[in-house]
Amino acid sequence: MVKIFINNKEYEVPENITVLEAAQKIGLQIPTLCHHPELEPIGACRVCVVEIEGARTLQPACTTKVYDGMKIKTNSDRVVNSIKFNLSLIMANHPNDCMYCEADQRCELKKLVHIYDVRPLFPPTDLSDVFDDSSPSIQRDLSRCIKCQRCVRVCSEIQGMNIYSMIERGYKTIPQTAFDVPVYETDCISCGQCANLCPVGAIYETPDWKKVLRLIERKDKILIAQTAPAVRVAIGEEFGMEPGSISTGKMVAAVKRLGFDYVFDTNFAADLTIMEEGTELIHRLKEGGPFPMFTSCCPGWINLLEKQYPEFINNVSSAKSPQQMMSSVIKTYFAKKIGVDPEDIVVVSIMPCTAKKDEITRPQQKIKLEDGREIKATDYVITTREFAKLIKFKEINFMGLPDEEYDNPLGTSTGAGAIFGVTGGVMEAALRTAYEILTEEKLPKLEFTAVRGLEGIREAEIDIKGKKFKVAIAHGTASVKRLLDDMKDGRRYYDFVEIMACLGGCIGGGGQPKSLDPEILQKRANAIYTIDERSTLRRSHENPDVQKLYAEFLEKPYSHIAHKLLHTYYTD
Ligand code: HC0
Ligand code: SF4
Repeated sequence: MVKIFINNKEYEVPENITVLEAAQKIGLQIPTLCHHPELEPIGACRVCVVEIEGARTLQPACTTKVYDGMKIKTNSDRVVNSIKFNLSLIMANHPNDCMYCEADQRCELKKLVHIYDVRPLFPPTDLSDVFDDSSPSIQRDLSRCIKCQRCVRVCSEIQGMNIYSMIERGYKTIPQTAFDVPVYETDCISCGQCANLCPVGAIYETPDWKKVLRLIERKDKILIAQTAPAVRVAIGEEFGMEPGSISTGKMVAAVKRLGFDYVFDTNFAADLTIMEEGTELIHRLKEGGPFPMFTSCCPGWINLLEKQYPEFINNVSSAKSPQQMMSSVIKTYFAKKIGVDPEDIVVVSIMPCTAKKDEITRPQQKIKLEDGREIKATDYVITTREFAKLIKFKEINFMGLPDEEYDNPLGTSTGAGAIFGVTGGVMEAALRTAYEILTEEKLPKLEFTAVRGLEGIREAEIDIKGKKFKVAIAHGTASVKRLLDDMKDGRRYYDFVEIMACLGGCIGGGGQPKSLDPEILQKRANAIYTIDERSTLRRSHENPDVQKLYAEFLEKPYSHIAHKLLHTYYTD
């Protein structure tokens, strides 16, 4: 520990941390823009400057380490004037277009400009004219870029994709793709992490919420929503709830208040996925492969597979993601049940993920109806953030909503379906079912703790009927690529591998509420496991409505009709 003085008060803090971290530890706010707890600090924005006794110039708190006896001032006139001046320089190259900007109340720049009462010194000039709407997942309006480089850093440090680099110089600097090509033409996997970390509205998820709003107001179709496993443990953050709060009931009520006719649970389809993917795994075991088998539900991973690791295409499960299984079942089984034409139904998915917006545009994800018509399964995807926007736009008092229930028959789910939302969850859900089918015995202990945790790559050996089953889990694309490269070069071998493109799995998806809380993933993960523990049913094969769906419509897992509706293929 070292002794430091901040604003004349003495504190003891751990050595080797930065001034910013020390201030946070004692509950003192230092403004930041380029800083993000998940990224290496670079001290680019100069908004976190502090005065340090003995130093000639002001120092950025995010890159300056504490030392014993250090005397720091965060509130002197010199510091405040410098922060204001630096903000006014940023504003000199930032448009005043808040009315159109998707960052909305989440704009970190707007917040600071308000707090420090910064007036523009002169009207903004020479704004970048890069506007890129090539991707179904993210859009880029670089006239709003403040050069914090968070997008560049998250894409390389955490996702290992290196899609952007800073080009040009001085105030003209922008994060751009190689050869200025539209982002959708690069190897971008649509994970949306660049949008998630953008402090302003320069990169944001493609705003489908506006289309959904118009649809709600037109009321000429049957509107059905499905909500992904990870949305319920994060949406509350948008309304001031503690991270890790579980708001399933309020979330369902909000969807109904928005005007949807039915709300179904993607967790139901996660159980259905286990039936199909688990059966596929058992088939592969009987037929000798191909192994390893990879999970297929993360669309960011599928983009990475097709763009950079096509040699593994035959190893990936053919099971569609729960999102797509749910929409396929809605437009066939459920449409028949309520006696309507599938084309009179609009399915909106509420997802933590921007890559899901891309997944629904894949031609092989269309469903073929009995009369030969080919239709889209999911019509629109909105992220957790967009969902919150809709709730706020319609002035629904989220916190005051009662808990409401999902509709039937696609609203029942098990704890196994719930844990899909966290890294390791799909693997654990699959093991719970595969173990019991293969051994014809009840699992002695349901929790596979060996596959849990937030380490980038985790591995475990599971004993099923005397056969040792080697499994691995990777999340965060940089870790995923390390694992795949090792497997490609024969340095690692596994039987079954779960891949999630985002850190933490879907709980850390690119469309989740933005946060600077470094413990947020752990809190959301804990909430997901709590949902599982509280569930009366915790194995996918025990879901009575999934059993009924097979009995009434799909026959059995891996049947001809299940194949037609619930499986897909990949191309390089
Ligand atoms: Fe996920 Fe999913 S768990 S990818 O993270 O498998 O987006 O939450 O909806 O489809 O169920 C996201 C989350 C889902 C799907 C499910 C899977
Ligand atoms: Fe990189 Fe993901 Fe952004 Fe694409 S969406 S540029 S892969 S961070």
